[in-house]
Amino acid sequence: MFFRLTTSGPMLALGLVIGAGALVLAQPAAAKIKVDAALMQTLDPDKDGTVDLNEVRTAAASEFRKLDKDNDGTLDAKELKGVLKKGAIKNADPDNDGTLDLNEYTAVVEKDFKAADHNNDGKLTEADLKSKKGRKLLKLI
Ligand SMILES: [Ca+2]
Ligand SMILES: [Ca+2]
Ligand SMILES: [Ca+2]
Repeated sequence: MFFRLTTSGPMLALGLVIGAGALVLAQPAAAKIKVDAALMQTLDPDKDGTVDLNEVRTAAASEFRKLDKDNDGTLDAKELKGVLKKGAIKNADPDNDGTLDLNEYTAVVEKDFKAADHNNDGKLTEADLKSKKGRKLLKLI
């Protein structure tokens, strides 16, 4: 019994440390963006209760600047970590230079906007933003 405790104790502790580390790492990706009045206020400056493509483009451009940590005008895989997966970056990068410029980034945003616009009226409601496709878009803006 004593032997078992001395061997399994450290192993258990190590397991807990690894487990806790994984939890912390997993959190940003798993954390859901809260779609509430405050978010709508940010995304809907003309206050018509919906988010149109222009509003999304504006939000995407400011998010792009925020993500572009080294201010070189493009987003590389490191800067896009947690925003777009590797495969998604590749799909969004027609000139294949491994980075997304603002045009390439905006093209992804527009595609995701259209996907989230369930009734195709060119506007996203709070419900659209709360949907799975809406949340995908929110990661980019
Ligand atoms: Ca609006
Ligand atoms: Ca950059
Ligand atoms: Ca590119």
